Amino acid sequence: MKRSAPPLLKLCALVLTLALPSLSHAALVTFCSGVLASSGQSFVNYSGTSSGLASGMYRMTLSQSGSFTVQNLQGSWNGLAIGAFQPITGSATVSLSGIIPSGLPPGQSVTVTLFIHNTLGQLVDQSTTTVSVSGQSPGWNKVWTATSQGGVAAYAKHYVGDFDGDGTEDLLGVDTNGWMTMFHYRNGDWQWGWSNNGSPSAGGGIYDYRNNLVIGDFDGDGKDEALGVASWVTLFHFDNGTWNWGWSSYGSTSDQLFAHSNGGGYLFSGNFDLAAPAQKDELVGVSASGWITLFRLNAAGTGWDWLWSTQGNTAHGMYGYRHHLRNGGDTNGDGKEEVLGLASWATNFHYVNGDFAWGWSTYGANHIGGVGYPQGPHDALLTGNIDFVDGRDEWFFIQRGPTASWAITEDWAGSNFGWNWSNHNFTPAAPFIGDWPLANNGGSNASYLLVRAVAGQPKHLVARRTFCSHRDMRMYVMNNPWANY
Ligand SMILES: [Ca+2]
Ligand SMILES: [Ca+2]
Ligand SMILES: [Ca+2]
Ligand SMILES: [Ca+2]
Repeated sequence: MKRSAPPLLKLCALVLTLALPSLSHAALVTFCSGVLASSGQSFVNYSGTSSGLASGMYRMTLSQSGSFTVQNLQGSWNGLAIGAFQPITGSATVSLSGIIPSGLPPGQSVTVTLFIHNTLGQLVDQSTTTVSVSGQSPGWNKVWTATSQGGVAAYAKHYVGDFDGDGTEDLLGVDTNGWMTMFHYRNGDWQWGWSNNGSPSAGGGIYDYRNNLVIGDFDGDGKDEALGVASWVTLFHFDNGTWNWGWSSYGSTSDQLFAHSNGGGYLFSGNFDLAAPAQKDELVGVSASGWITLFRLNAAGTGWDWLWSTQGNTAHGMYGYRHHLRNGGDTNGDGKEEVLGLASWATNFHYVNGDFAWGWSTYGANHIGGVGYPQGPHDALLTGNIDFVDGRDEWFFIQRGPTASWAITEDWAGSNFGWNWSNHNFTPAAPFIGDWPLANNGGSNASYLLVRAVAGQPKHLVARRTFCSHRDMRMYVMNNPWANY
């Protein structure tokens, strides 16, 4: 049961809150995004609002601190310049303007603090926003920007696969409001394909499995399927323009895919073995009880064959990684993907001679080819072939969060991983991939995907970030066909 303080204590806490200069409640002024503008440019940020203030007379003031000083920094409240008392009732618009001095390197940032005082001189709110210098890192071309908040950018989650088998990968967008829509990159835009049009029962009810779809070409027909993992485990094939049921556990708790995915276990896909048909993806199941098992859809598509399992053996090299296993891509170019374990050590496992064998490992080193390991808890590691010069998958490390500033690509170099492209290998280093800012600048939930959006081209990078007023989603591709990324 939740405890609540007696009324007298609550009153004391309120008085203390009003009297103290540092406030513990959520800030009453919010900017939907920070400022990102070029050095030497003036800016206006109209994205602020204040709400939650009791009606009355208030005065707002500004201060700034950071690696440079914003010139002519001014704010306004409902269009009136701040600094004097004015009546505020209900929510109010807050804007910020100024000039970023010329000659600054990209990525430099200033924190602007807004203070609200009442007529007694008491501080009633303190909030912050950022002003940052925009920039661009060489090596990447932006090929697409979401121009509508109603298309692919609106969807909270995107699964990648070539569901229709045309050789290019599609995005299956999933939203929280019942919508699920497939998008195809055609004529330079992500265009609508199949959609459930907000009906959760359309497409065989695939929406019910939206939180955990494992994508792979499990039957080897050249099209990717979506394996929906919930209390039922069901394989969906995209045929004749919609999703259709294939194999399903039909809720059986003795089903082995269910047993491996239930209660904290998980499934992931990849082409870990090249037995005919060679393009067929396998499925690794990691059960909550510590079994690690390799499955393959049988030839009839009616069930899953066991290829291999630890059968709970805690001495197997993979066991210590069981909470952190994933597809590591085909970094050595042998046509098979590896299983990558990301625990206190990072280790690759290759499926050879009917077992997952230990391959490369950090052996406890604190970096992978110069990238600090372990990564930050929210940082991304993408795998995919993003250049023209080798037929192998790269590892693409991307920092995430409010102060993210690094992005690095790496190749397997025979005995270890080595870095190729990095945004820090230029002067001045810009915390960007192309013009995509790595830092959140007032947004959140940056997400990154590699997608083969165009046949015959390297994988493209799809980047997306959420702001309270909109989503920023763009796509980039490397721009030097002769460079090794
Ligand atoms: Ca496709
Ligand atoms: Ca298939
Ligand atoms: Ca295979
Ligand atoms: Ca490469």
